[in-house]
Amino acid sequence: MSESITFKVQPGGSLNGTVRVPGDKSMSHRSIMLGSLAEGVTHVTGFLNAEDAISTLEAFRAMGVQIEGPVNGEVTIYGVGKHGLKAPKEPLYLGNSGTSMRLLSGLLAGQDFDSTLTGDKSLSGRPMRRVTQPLALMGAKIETQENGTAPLHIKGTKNLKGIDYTMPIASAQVKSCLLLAGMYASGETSVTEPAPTRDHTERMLTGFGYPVKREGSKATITSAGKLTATNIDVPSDISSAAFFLVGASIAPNSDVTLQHVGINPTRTGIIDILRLMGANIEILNPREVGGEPVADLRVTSSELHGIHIPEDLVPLAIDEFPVLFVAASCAKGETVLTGAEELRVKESDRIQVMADGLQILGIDAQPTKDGMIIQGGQLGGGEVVSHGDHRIAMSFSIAGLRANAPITIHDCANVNTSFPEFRDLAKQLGLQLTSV
Ligand code: SPQ
Repeated sequence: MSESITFKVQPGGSLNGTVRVPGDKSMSHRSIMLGSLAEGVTHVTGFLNAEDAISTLEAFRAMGVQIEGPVNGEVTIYGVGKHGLKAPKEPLYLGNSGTSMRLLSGLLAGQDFDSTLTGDKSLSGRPMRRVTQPLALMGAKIETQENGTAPLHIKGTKNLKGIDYTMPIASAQVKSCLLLAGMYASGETSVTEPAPTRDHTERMLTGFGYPVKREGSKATITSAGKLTATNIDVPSDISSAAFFLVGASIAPNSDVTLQHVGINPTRTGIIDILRLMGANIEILNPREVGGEPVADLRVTSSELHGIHIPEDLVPLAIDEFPVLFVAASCAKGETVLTGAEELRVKESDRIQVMADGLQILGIDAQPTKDGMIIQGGQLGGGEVVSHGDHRIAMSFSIAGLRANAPITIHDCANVNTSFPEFRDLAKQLGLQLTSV
């Protein structure tokens, strides 16, 4: 994490214009992982040049993969093949990135070398047993701290065996971790999810020519396959677009078009939830790019109303709840979220941290064990803390559009983990944001 950064937002205003937000974080991670394991040279465009994706990129460089870029979103990966990674000389430092750590733990469990994964304070506090326990059932040897957190010490083994695993939580990271381990295991590795989660790993494996069987909620992989280099066009990240989908919905006289956004159905919960609240969002020019659906999204101001968020939409919008809580604060009536306890183990406890901040801004926001109850009202000004969580920092910035006094947001440096251009694009669209 770089130096401390504070955002200050002047109240009011509207958002107008057309922008392209940066590349999808989940797909950027996976493009490096699979491109590195492929045979041949993979070209990636639209790659997210932000700290989390760079953590993954640097980890593969440290394991002997030659990677050029990113330059203007372009990355060239000289794949070393499924068995071509080399032992890293030092622990792999993965910064703030849960995706890097959880996916790599599966991939590295089946290598013929040992490795250690470390991260920053936030990542070192996040639960890793969700991956180390099923990996242990496969025969992996991973040591965690006593409470199941990083650093992870992985003793590589050639003796992983496939398992048929039903995940207790809906997690794309756990699913992806086990599928990557399954590429090195004997027999079949199957993962069943309790609810649909983002399926970029499955889609991208298919794009690289690696067989993955998908039957309903179950994905199955074996070690019988190879990855063949390909070209990947990473669309814009709907999780970054979400800030402007909410911003333009809540700010009067707004009209924003977000270009080339990934609208994979496992990621579009934000659009469905906002529409249920009364938002005006048009999906324009839908198309398919490299096996992923993409569209331009046009959003204009609307009068939002509170809803009880359907629980089946929760995993499909899991990273968008901080900004959805801002939308709920500006909506007429009550919004209730349940079934979202996972929010408590993200980069911060996103239920508690958002409830605390919204209360400081004068909103009746009551945290519950697995969600929040918010009464729409008038946002005021004040000083809030993001607790180093990028999505919290950006969400409170968007709240400024409907506040009646300035909002100061502390601890915003980690916006660079997923969306370094946020300040510039938000200002370009009309948010009165300064940073010190
Ligand atoms: O990578 P990290 O830190 O876990 O990032 C987050 C985020 O908000 O950017 C979660 F805090 O996104 C996860 C997401 O919540 C990215 C992800 C993926 O790429 O597979 C899956 C989701 O996590 P999970 O735990 O539900 O599998």
